Amino acid sequence: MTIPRIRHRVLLGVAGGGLAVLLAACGGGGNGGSSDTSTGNGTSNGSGTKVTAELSDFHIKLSTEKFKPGTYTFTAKNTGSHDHALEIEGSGAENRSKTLEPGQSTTLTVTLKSGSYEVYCPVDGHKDRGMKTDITVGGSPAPSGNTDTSPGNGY
Ligand SMILES: [Cu+2]
Repeated sequence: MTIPRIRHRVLLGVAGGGLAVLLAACGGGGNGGSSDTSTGNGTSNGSGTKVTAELSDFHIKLSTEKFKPGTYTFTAKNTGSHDHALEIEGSGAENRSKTLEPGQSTTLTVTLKSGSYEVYCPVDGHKDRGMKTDITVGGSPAPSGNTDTSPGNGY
């Protein structure tokens, strides 16, 4: 009666990963982007698509890496033990949050256009220590072959 628990763990892990991929795919495909302009859906203060940015020592983790042109509200959380801030720079625009002490969070509303942006921490030297990530907005199809136009998907 020795049930190999490790196997169950592995299976769960795989299932979880597959689910995450499915959810991500659904989120990307189902977001038409044009359906919420006419309906007043309660967000009246100009807030856009919500994105979470975790600022740790020394890494930036975004809740999404897919961006379309539009307005985004980044919620920056400092989960590290140093002061951090969030800066989003590109397409001639520069947006910087206030500097956050450990445990603090803030929001930063940014309008993104098609193009490349650099997301980084402007606090001394943190960018060079790894607090930097590039995002691409648009437009152009992803090179990964991730098709959201496949017609055979019954969902
Ligand atoms: Cu930092």
